[in-house]
Amino acid sequence: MVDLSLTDEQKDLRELAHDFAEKEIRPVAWEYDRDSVWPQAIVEKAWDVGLMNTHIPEEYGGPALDYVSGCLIEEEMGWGCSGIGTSLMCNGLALAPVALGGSEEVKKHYLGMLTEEPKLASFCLTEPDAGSDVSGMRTTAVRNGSGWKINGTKTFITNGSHADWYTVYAKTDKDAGHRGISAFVVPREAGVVVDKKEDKLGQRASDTAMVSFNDVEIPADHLLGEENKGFKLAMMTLDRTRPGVAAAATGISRAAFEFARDYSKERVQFGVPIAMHQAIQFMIADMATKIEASRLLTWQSASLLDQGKSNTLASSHAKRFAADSAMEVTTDAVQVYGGYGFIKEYPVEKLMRDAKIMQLYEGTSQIQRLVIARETYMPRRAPASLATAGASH
Ligand code: COS
Repeated sequence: MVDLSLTDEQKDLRELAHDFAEKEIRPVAWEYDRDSVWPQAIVEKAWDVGLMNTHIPEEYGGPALDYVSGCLIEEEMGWGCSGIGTSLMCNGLALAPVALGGSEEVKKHYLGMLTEEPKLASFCLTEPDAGSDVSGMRTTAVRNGSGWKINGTKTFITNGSHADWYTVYAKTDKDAGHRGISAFVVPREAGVVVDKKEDKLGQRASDTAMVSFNDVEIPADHLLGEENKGFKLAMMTLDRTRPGVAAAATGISRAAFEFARDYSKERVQFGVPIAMHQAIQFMIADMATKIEASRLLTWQSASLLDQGKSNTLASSHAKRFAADSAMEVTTDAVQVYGGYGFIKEYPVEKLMRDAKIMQLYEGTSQIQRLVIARETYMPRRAPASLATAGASH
């Protein structure tokens, strides 16, 4: 039997998240997007009501929520404003490698920091010349006395300007390709430099920065997992966070669909509301189907994680479909609005701009297809450690 019903706790959580999105995020979303405002007060409120760091285990002060619950929150945040939502959810991406590979001391310190105060962490994988091709990274970590010395530049780092600590991937063996990458946790005060904040097409309320590590020294125990096993840690992290991105994309689609549906009932052309025209009805119907299918794939990919099963294929299906659908649904929402859809005074052009990043970050839609094709031809076995860890971005 397939039972897709939510528990009472999950329903309450979804209601809490929706309420927060409606009352705290929506009223400022379009203004923050226009002016590219960092939503510090919203971060603090979200932390206060328990919408952040949802997958941190209880022993480090977190609520240890399941992944389906995490996706319920992410969809509502995406519905409210995916830029602000990304700012709130990004800790999950940074903390997953720590939860998976950190020593007890490191977990207590760095995960504890996030649960004690509304602090932020960033995930530093991408570099100017290494995006989809993770193994092409140039950042290095070399042993330095009793610790490590890190050098390199990371780009497109969500919350990079505001983070208190960073999960950083670096080459520890330059000649070993993906088998020469290690992961580290780096506190900001070790000397992380924020080079620039990006001016973006969408999600303009989120912070995206370029950060550099110039002879940054960290203790030996800040290595996460085993030396030269960082690539796998990154992949295992993305397996855990892509369902959340898919959920956020579903939230964007839902927002665009609701605006388009309501507008189509008000806008009169040829003597009737445009909702009476089949051309519009079919667009609305396609949007609705894409949202339902996005959510189902998202829940499946999260539910597999909750069951301790491999979700690599399912999370790529979900992320790719929900992201591509968000682009299609928001583009169609602009179409339903006609010329007004192109005007900033109306709500849907923002959603179309926001949707674009869903096809890019945490693995492009093409990388998801690559994973799907590989998993289709040569399914991999589930990795050994499937501890609950991390949400998204
Ligand atoms: N979980 C655990 N291990 C995994 C894994 C997963 N989901 N996916 C791959 N691996 C392992 C493989 O088993 C292989 O292990 P061995 O070293 O024992 O052989 C190793 O990792 C390399 O795998 P693969 O050969 O598939 O690696 P590729 O270099 O071909 O890269 C892609 C695979 C392209 C899928 C990967 O680099 C990727 O996801 N790129 C996108 C990165 C991304 O999302 N960037 C966004 C930044 S975060 S905003």
